[in-house]
Amino acid sequence: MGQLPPAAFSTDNDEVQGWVCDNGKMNLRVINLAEAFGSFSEYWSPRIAGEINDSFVKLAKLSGEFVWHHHEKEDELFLVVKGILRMRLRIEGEESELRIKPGEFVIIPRGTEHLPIADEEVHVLLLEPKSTLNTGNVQNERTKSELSRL
Ligand code: NI
Repeated sequence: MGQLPPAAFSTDNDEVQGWVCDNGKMNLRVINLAEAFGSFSEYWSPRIAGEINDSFVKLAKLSGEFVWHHHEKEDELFLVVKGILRMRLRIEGEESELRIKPGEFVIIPRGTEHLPIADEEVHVLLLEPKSTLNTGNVQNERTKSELSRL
């Protein structure tokens, strides 16, 4: 990676917050989670907030119950930013539940049946391969195949 001008790294100047470089070759900016979550309101509709290697960083607002599904090839990380995420799991026919609180994350391994539930509004950061569909092996009205970027 080439060197950026020193000014680009200044942290005491509001004017350099936001995009540092957006020239089509490099995409470097600071993401403020509170601002990012404030920029959309739709539930169960992940927004792409960044790319890391072959994965997307996504932000999603959850409310209510999703659908049981699994991902054949992708592990999924859920980092809770707000609220309490209940993650129901079905492993070898046995149901169990994890509760993930703000500041905590869980990785759901590929192949694992899971059902996210948000009794009250939950904000999550997801980290998962770009190929990951929100409803995994299930295709229904909850499926979002085209995600917008923040
Ligand atoms: Ni999933």
